[in-house]
Amino acid sequence: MSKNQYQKFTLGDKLTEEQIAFFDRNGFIHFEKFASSEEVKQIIRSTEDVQNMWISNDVKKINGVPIKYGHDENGNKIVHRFCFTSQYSEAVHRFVGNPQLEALKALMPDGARIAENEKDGVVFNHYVNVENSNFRQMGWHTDSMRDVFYGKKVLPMLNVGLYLDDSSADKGGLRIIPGTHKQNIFSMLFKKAYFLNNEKDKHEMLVDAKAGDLVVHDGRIWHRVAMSPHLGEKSRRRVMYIPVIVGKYQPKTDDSSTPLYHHFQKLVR
Ligand SMILES: O=C(O)CCC(=O)C(=O)O
Ligand SMILES: [Fe+2]
Repeated sequence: MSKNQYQKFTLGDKLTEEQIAFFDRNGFIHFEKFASSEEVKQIIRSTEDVQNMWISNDVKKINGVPIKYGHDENGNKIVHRFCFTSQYSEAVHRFVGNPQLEALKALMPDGARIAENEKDGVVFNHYVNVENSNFRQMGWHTDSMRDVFYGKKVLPMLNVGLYLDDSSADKGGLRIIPGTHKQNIFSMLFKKAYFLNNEKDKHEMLVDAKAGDLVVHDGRIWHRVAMSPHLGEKSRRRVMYIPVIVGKYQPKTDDSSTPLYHHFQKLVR
């Protein structure tokens, strides 16, 4: 697989053997043109409504998970990181219920489920590079590290990303190190300094996606989001993540405490 050139697929009712083998080997898989532009527009519009509601009600946390706020290029307050999004947005909830997503469970052990009200639920990230932005990049990490923070065994998990904007190197973009989902626990913990390290890695690969594409990654894979070389609108990057998990059902409620993991996430800027 040459650098930044990888095979892209189309998601049908069932994963093909080739798709399963690609995911198993690389720890990620990219499906083009999954959502229509109308669906993408509806989701964006709906998260803007949620954003306005959270801002006017001064909502700080959902189920113990902090909402990350910031400012856009016009100085308006925005939500950079939404959590449990599908509980507030009908359009997102509908998308998450799309039966076609069920096919992805072939990448997981039996009994896997979409976690709408566990962990951080459906996360929606909105990056924009402005001066003093605190959400224009994200340092190296694995998502499975959260399990370690929760004091749990690392169980298989998928993060299913839906792109709402085109995202290539001009947006900074998602960089992943293919194959690192097969590393041992020591590498998962210590290969890189969690969130503090934003350095390019010689094995990293850019996920070059268009709005509507679906990119699935294994929770154990190392990844980061690079900073856009542009400011303002040209740097805008919105992507939504749907977690697919296994293990004991552990729904969050208003009374849930803030996971230790989120104190770590403050390092993201
Ligand atoms: O924005 C992205 O594409 C990745 C975000 C991410 O890695 C995360 O929220 O854990
Ligand atoms: Fe991540």
